[in-house]
Amino acid sequence: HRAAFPADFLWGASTSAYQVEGAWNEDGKGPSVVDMLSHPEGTADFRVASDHYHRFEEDVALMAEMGLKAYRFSVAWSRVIPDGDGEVNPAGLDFYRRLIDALCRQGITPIVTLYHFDLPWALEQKGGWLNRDTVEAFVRYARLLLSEFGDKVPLWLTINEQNTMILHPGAIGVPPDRELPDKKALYQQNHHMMLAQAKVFALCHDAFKGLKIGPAINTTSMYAETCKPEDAIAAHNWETLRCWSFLDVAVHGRYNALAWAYLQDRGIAPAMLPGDAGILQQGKPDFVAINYYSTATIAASRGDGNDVSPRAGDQQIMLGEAGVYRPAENPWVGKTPYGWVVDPVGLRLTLRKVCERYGLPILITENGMGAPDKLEQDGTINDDYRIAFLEAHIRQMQLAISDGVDLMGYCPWAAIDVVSTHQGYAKRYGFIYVDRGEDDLKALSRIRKRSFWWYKDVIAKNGNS
Ligand code: BGP
Repeated sequence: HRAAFPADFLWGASTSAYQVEGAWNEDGKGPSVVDMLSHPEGTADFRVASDHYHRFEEDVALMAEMGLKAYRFSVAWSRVIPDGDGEVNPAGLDFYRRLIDALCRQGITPIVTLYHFDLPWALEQKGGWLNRDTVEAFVRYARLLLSEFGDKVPLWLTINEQNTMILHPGAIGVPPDRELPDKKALYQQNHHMMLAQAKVFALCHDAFKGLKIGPAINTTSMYAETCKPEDAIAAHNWETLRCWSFLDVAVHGRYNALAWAYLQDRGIAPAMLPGDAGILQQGKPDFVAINYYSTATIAASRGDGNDVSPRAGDQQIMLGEAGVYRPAENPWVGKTPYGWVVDPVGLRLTLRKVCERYGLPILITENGMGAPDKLEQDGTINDDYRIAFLEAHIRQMQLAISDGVDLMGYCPWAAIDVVSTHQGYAKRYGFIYVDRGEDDLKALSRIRKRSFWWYKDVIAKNGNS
């Protein structure tokens, strides 16, 4: 049978600071690593984005009209502490206070991500996450936000897609004068983020009673290409390395044994200081947030040196690990115009696995379809493909709830069009269209897409079709 969605289900939507706000250097904001990226000629960059910084009141009014129960957004660390670990910028705090107050006035629950890819540039200059001092800078920053906004924000997320930053650093981008860190350095960064996260979980529970906090990992299931046992091992390996190795540290406070053996075998395990194991044990999350877009299909390495291949339609992300696994095609799933696998059933499967593995409530903090939406002559945007995508995922969520999954809410990507990590505004996700005009850099007016009306209806019926 199909269970009904719980009465308090959080129908929401997501954005991140650097992809929506703009105003990259206004009112005392310091630069972040993302501000330093270069962009393809003619595409919008993160410095203007959707200009939400200046138009948040209009945006919140549209969210209220859609009936959103929750809005998941991130705070730009360098807006509130411009150099990451020094002076606090009151104007930065004031922006988020006004945003949070506007949401609360409309009865929309704010869900705040502390850090979504945009490390303050000043910290990056000092070594970024490779520098252990960044751990304490993050804890201080988290304490500031929890104490400023804890009375109005009940749900918090630590770090968005730490696994993407570690496994696919090129997916976020590397400033022109930098090189991608090697794997050993990446896993050391990862370890420091894990320590920072555990400390913030502990801080939140010790000093801010009643608030709930969790990790936000990009989580998905892996299918074996065939029923050949070696393919099953390869799929299991990649699922462990990509998902469970991150969530296990976050939830259980210790490294996954298989992942640790893999890191040691390759000489890329992080250096642990005495006491680190204890720090990881210190804090536990209240829920697990997952970003879910698609599944992948995996075959055993053929040992021919060709395991790594660019993902179809997205040259930025490399899939495959030499000697460990290779990506394969799945004839049973569809693809978005950007080549991302469309697999709603995979969401149900992933929710079941996360539920069984961790026994915690789950919040979906991202899911969505990037497509080149068309603004018609009559001013409409008919994104039926997005409606079909989201509808199919919602039905699978409902089945997962029937399966026994404790699902808290659904915050699709994105509340409003935002800058895509690499395709500017060519690739859009929002319920609300941001008109950047023909030269991609003007107008910025907001237009409700067909999916806006559809989602409003879904929420009004609490997801029951
Ligand atoms: C997730 C990120 C988001 C967002 C989304 C869509 O990994 O957390 O920030 O960018 O992916 O990705 P893209 O813009 O590359 O299509």
